[in-house]
Amino acid sequence: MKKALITGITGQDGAYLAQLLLGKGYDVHGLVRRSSTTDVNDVRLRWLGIAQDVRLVDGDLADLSSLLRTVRTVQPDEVYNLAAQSFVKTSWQQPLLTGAITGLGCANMLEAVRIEKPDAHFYQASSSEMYGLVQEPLQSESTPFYPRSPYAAAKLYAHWMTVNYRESFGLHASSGILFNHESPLRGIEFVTRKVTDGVARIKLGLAGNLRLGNIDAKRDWGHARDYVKAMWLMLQQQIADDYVVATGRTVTVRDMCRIAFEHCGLAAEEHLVIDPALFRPAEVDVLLGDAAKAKSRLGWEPETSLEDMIREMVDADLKRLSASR
Ligand code: NAP
Ligand code: F7E
Repeated sequence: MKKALITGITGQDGAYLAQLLLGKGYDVHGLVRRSSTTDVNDVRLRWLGIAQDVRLVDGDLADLSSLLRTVRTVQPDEVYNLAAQSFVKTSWQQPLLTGAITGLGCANMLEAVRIEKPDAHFYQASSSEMYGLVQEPLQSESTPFYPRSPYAAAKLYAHWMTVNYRESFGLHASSGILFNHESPLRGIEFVTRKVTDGVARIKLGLAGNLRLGNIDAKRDWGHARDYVKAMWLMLQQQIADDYVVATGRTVTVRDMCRIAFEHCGLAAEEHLVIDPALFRPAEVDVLLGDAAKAKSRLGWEPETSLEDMIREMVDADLKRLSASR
């Protein structure tokens, strides 16, 4: 039985990845940081019905000793480093913490693997945010990076450390440059889930409007369930490498909103309020990924359309809100 260690197992991707690996017969271990709300931090694992099937280990990306101990004890065949301060907007308010966890945290994890289990296959959750002020209209593995937030700068450090550990120490370390991916398990602060939750509230009469920032921004949105398959595929290759994972379609926040409102028979323009306080100090205006390498080498392709995903998210939010009334 293969053993996997997932950092960030309580997050959106960690939960879907754990589900995927359990389905493949893995022994799944997840690193979980101490919190005063341990009764709710496995909510995503419970939503997927797998909370009892994974083994949770105490640890924090900022605490190298906890990572060394975890890797020594678990002896994983595969390590997926998904933990991060992952919300871009917060990274301007907490730039040093974002650097410490999203950037240095990855270096800590690479060190733990190099010292305690150097033959483990390692996955780093890199991000399309690293392209920032895009240097090419279609972004691939060879597109130059131009980070536009403390989050993106931290991810870029982590990305290059992963490449360096592969080249310097021969680690089987791969980096997935994933474009935005969403699901009913997405954190409520991210725009898709904020929209689907907001639309569900308006539909149920719990709210009258939805306040957003820059709705002209364009994103290449896919489904997290599809994207965790690409992570797994990268670690099954003989040679470690870096891959863009994206759908190849970009849509404005405005049009994504329309899909959600229309699903509930509502008109977006009657409920949307633009709030300047929600704009960012610097914006990533447009992202559009070229996943040709992932398609040809991994055989990976996205399976869920944006429309189907947004409808699934609205339905999940309607169900959640109706159950809590
Ligand atoms: P998420 O839902 O925000 O989950 C982040 C996870 O990191 C949570 O489990 C969180 O634990 C954990 N974490 C935060 N700080 C930690 C620390 N100091 N020590 C240990 N664990 C810590 O993020 P996601 O959407 O699943 O994304 C997974 C990864 O992919 C992240 O690295 C993200 O930056 C990256 N990424 C995401 C996307 C996307 O569109 N979703 C795209 C590209 C890259 P708590 O539950 O305790 O908060
Ligand atoms: O914003 C605009 C906002 O917060 C998307 C993370 O997973 O993907 C994610 O980062 C766009 C931006 O995601 C609101 O200005 C407008 O242009 O959903 P988001 P993100 O910043 O793209 C990347 C790939 C990651 O790696 C990150 O970890 O939507 N927007 N109005 C808004 N965004 C939010 N959150 N809230 C609004 O009210």
